[in-house]
Amino acid sequence: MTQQTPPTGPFSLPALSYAPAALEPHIDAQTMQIHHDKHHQTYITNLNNAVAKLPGGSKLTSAEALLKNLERLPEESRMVVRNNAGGHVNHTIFWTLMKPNGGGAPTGAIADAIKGSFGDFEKFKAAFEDAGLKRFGSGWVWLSVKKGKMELASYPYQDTPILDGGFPILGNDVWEHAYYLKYQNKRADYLKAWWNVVNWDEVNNRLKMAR
Ligand code: MN3
Repeated sequence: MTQQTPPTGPFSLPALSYAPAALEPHIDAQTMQIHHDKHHQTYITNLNNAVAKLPGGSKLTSAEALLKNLERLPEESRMVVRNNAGGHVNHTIFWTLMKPNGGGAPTGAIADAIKGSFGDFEKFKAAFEDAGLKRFGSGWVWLSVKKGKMELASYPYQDTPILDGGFPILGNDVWEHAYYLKYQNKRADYLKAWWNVVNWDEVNNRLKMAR
């Protein structure tokens, strides 16, 4: 019996733009390595396998397009595509939302948008951390732009604002794999520490793209 070679595309792992240790002490190098090299890669491998099984090959060539058109896929493929295209998109954005020596107060258009929708940055941070804490089990908290409005919500598993026509601006991964090695069960501490690595320039870029 010949062995089938698993598909290596069309999706592939984007490289981090910083070293895995660059976000220490807030996020440790080992967590970053496992999270990026193993967890994110697994979503991509599963997504490539799922897309290879779509009848006639999918004409939907981006993970975002797959997520926006799940109802066009065969019913038996929808959940695996939803979970793994979601995982790929969420993580691809997530890596860019962090940087070494990041954090501080937001600047520019995102600062104004946060003030307009949440009152001030401290209130926004509290609401964001609360959403992340209250997500039972694994998931994400995302600030997104939906129909021109800022929306803050948590999502189960690898669901993403894209599924509901939103555009993700700023999000944090609250799966245990994102923080367990350093923070163990203390998700609240991880959520607080994470503000120290936020890349506000990229958040501003995404807000511009959303508008
Ligand atoms: Mn993750």
